[in-house]
Amino acid sequence: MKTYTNVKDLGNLQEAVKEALEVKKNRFAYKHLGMDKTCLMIFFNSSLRTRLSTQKAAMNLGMNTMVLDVNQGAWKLETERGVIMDGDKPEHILEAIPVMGCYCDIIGVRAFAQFENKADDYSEKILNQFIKYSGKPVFSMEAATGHPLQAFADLITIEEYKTKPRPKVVLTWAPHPRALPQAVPNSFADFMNEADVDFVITHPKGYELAEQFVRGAKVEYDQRKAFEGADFIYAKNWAAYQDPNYGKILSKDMDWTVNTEKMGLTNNANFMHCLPVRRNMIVSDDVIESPQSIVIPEAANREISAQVVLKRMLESL
Ligand code: AN0
Ligand code: CP
Repeated sequence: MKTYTNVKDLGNLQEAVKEALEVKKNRFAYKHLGMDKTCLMIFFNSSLRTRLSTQKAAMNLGMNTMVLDVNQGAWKLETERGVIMDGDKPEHILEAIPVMGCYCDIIGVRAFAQFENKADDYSEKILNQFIKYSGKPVFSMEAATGHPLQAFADLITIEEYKTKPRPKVVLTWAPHPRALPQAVPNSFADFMNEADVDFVITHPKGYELAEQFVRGAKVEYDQRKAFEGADFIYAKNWAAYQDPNYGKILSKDMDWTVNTEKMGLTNNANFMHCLPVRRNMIVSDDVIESPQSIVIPEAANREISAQVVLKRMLESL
């Protein structure tokens, strides 16, 4: 595997889940693969889970890890070509990327959508420059349009907790005080569309996601109707994608918060969220603390999804 940016990079998804469950049973069995290999993780944005789980996965594989927070201690990077660099950014990304590539064997990048220019975000301008100029295999640790390590962990978790061959999985928008990227719901939709699940997306009007991720998925604007008979409720906030509101908050309607009453409409569904989650905005205390909440095992599976991706990259070095 030379890049990991979306579901297609995994090839056969059932095989990938099978490999994940095998890795999970014996996560130190592949330590020889990463000996004397270095994983560099570049963060343009904050992280708790991705930072720790990916380092842990790399260490399970015998790799060395280096983590750089670009905005804390590194030079501020100019990303536009042709700019006269007389401002506050001392280094250009076109030098920084190949330099970073010199010091490692595999690079992970976290670079969220900036909501300044939709075309830049949706062309994955930053991530693709790493792919083009680093000379090394690159994996996304949440880029502008996707968070494939999260969605892969979500799929593994659904596989572990499902009680029927084809569960109903509902992705629901929920309110949040800040404008958040569409990366998590995009990737979740991308994976669910490929998985053997009955997939439904519910959100207020105006929050339609990009067609390339939604594809044929059912969109139900009535959240309560969407929840009926669901086996998994996957909550997430995102800002508007459609023009002219790209990156804007259109609603903070607390009637969309996932609560016990709404979970009562489901088939005793498991509650999922990628975390970090704002309690009593996205989900009530009662629901996230209930036995049906699987947010912690879901987060634990981030180590497994990262390990499968790094293992496949090491195997193709
Ligand atoms: C980020 C997001 O919504 O994309 C990261 C989630 C994994 N969340 C926040 O910025 C709160
Ligand atoms: N779910 C997730 O990616 O969490 P972090 O932003 O803490 O890495």
